[in-house]
Amino acid sequence: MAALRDRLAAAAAAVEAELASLLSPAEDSRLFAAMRHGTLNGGKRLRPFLVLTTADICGADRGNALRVAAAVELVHSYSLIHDDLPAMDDDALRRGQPTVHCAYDEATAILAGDALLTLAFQVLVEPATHADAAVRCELVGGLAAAAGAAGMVAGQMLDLTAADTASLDDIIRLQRLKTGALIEFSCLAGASLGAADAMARRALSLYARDIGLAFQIADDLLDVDGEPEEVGKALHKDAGHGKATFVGRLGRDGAHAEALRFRDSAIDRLALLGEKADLLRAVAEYIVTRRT
Ligand code: GRG
Repeated sequence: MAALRDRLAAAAAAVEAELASLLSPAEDSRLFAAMRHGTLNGGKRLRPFLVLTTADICGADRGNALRVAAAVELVHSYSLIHDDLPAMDDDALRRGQPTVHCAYDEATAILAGDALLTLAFQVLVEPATHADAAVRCELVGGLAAAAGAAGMVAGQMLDLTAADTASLDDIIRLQRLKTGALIEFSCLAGASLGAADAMARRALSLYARDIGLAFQIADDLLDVDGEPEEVGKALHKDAGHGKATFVGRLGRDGAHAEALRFRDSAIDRLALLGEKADLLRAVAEYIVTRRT
């Protein structure tokens, strides 16, 4: 696990540098300052790590992978900025700092999120992301599908309207979209960059679906059992807002057992990839033990 932490920290530093460069316009503005506030503010950078690791496994170029990793994190940052808005979760703290609408204002936060989302696609279409335009198209289509009305946004909509009486199947469906779709794209992006075969893509896709659910269950557990200083945001919000969660449906122990079940299943999915997928196995373990 110590080795994984070092690798996570190294990947986070590399992605942070890439993001800082993408978010440094020739002329600075309030909009760019808000975009930086919502992006260059820590975070685990788990999705970028998945892009970089699957790209390594599939033999892709590191520079290309870094750009895709940054694009995914731009979309993730936009989603957090919009999720924190008064119209959604109305949160004042994110990653231990004031949320963008608190540090700036609501309209600026909406525009900063819009601009980060748009920038992600600009990054993907530029030739520096991959020499082959067909690969860039595949990445653009994949990210659009994962982030949009059949992916993360759909999941967020379901989350806003779900009752706390939602069934376990409903919660799984919601979370596969809200959290899982971007995690799955992150794992498959490395396969696209490295032109992996269908079997490897299938293994990575199934692994991603399992860790996506384990990740969300861990997030639900942190909401009830986490330390606010470690998590960096307000906790105990799910129950108070009648949210449909794994903990609400299964209880703490049941949810923890389900997270371990998804962890084990995720690790099993990697059999085909052999030892070169060891870091992904460590990620599955990390996801269910994380405190942030
Ligand atoms: C507003 C379109 C739109 C979507 C929002 C992702 C999301 C959908 C909302 C985030 C709310 C939330 C707490 C979801 C639970 C899982 C999750 C995505 C947590 C935040 O991701 P981490 O833990 O955050 O990777 P860091 O700060 O480490 O990047």
